[in-house]
Amino acid sequence: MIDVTEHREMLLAAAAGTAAVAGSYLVTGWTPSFVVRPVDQAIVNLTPGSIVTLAIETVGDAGHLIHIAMAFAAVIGLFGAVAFAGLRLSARVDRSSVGAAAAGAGSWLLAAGLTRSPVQALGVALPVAAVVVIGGLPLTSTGPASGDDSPVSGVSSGAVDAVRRRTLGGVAGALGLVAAAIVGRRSLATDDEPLADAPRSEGATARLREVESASLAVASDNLLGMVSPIGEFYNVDIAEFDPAVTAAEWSLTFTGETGSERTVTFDELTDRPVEHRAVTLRCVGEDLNGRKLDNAVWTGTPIRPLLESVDPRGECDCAMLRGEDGYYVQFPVDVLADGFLAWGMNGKELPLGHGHPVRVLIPGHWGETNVKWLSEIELLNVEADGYWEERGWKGTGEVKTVAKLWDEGITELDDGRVELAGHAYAGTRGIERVEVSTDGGDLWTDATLSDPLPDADVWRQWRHVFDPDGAHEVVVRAVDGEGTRQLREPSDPSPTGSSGWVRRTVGQ
Ligand SMILES: Nc1nc2c(c(=O)[nH]1)N[C@H]1C(S)=C(S)[C@@H](COP(=O)(O)O)O[C@H]1N2
Ligand SMILES: [Mo]
Repeated sequence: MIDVTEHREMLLAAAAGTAAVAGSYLVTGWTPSFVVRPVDQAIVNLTPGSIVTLAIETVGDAGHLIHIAMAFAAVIGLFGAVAFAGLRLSARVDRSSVGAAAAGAGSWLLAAGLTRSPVQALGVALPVAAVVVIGGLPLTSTGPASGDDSPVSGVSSGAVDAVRRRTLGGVAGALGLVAAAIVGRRSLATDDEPLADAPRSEGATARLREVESASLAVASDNLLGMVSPIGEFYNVDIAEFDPAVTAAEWSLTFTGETGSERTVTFDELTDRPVEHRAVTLRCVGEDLNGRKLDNAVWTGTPIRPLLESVDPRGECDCAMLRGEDGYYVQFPVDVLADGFLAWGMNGKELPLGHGHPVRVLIPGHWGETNVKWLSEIELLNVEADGYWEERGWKGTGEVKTVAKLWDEGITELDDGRVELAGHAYAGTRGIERVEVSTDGGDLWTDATLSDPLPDADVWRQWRHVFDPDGAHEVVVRAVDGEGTRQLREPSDPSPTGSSGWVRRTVGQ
């Protein structure tokens, strides 16, 4: 067993840092007021782009785990250091309440400064103060030294026991708080709360049915249809914490090179002409056969009339869009003009993770142009890089054409034949044809396609059934609405999106 009396101050400081995070979590949950969030945000903003891109290419989504773990470690260290100073002070003045008060006040100031939530910052400060009080009781007041075997010089063995008990008490208290925070938060969890219907979503249900009914009948229950359920729609965020913006707080401001600046509130926006559009999103960072491709029916209003009303005058004919999470992306005004401001997803209000209350949808362009929690559109004079472009990506242009073949799209049928099915997407060019080869690319057959929809920027499903004979190298490729075949040449996602034909071995 380790001797707790030896490294007691370090141990207590680590316990206090952990208790600070647990207390904050207990009070705020996974929200922007959680004390780890601003630190995570700082890590996101300060990490050099080359490292971010390298992480995406090598560890993929685990990159998120790495930066959130770094943020937790940094916050535990930070409040641990404050507690350490408090313990030292207690020892010096021989009164544990003095150090505890100082550590509590220091933690509160720090937490309130980081989160700008002074009341919730008490959730950080009180546990730090408590650990410093419990663990920081003076060593020397319990009696005279009794012998050389004492691990803490100048302290009697009875006092050593007391010190050990207090130290362990402080650590146990901190761990208890961690458990309480996890259990308490789980019982409070609002994740399962159903989403409310989006304002003016009456027509969305009919649209949703129309798009869903275009789905092909396939053998696999697990293959997505034409509409991705909200809970399965992919998610890409620069930050670990979704901004919490209510509809009442939200507004969108047009700034910069305009004839007249303008701010639009949620009520004004949702009073405008309403449309329900099927729009597919695909992330530039996904692998060729990756899963960051989904489709939903969105409720919103076209951006063009709003944009025209502010009279854009910038010399680059370009705009920077910004979200409440600090995200920003820049692209041409004429691309923006075809965009759509959405407040509904599959008939429901936008979920927190997909940009609540309002996001933009840009037809045919990579996912990164579809700014969530949209708060500002700045008309520029000179082009500037967006968040991902600063990190080496070129993901603001039109999507590349792709045909997917996921695991659940490969099904052996009862009669021994094999069904291949998937989704193909080419942005606003549309999908004209999907071609399938089961012999590594010599012979090609046209797949059956889902019915075309009137929507300008939506994927199609494809299906092909064949008689297997041993192992087959299946290859899939799409032809877009302009008659252009998907690029054969394979490329990595960075910087302009992955390309190539999806190949998979099927059968044995
Ligand atoms: N504000 C904000 N908007 C954002 C992002 C972000 O991190 N912050 N990620 C972008 C990227 S890279 C993609 S692919 C899409 C993903 O949208 P989704 O999470 O709703 O699928 O949102 C884009 N809009
Ligand atoms: Mo993306």
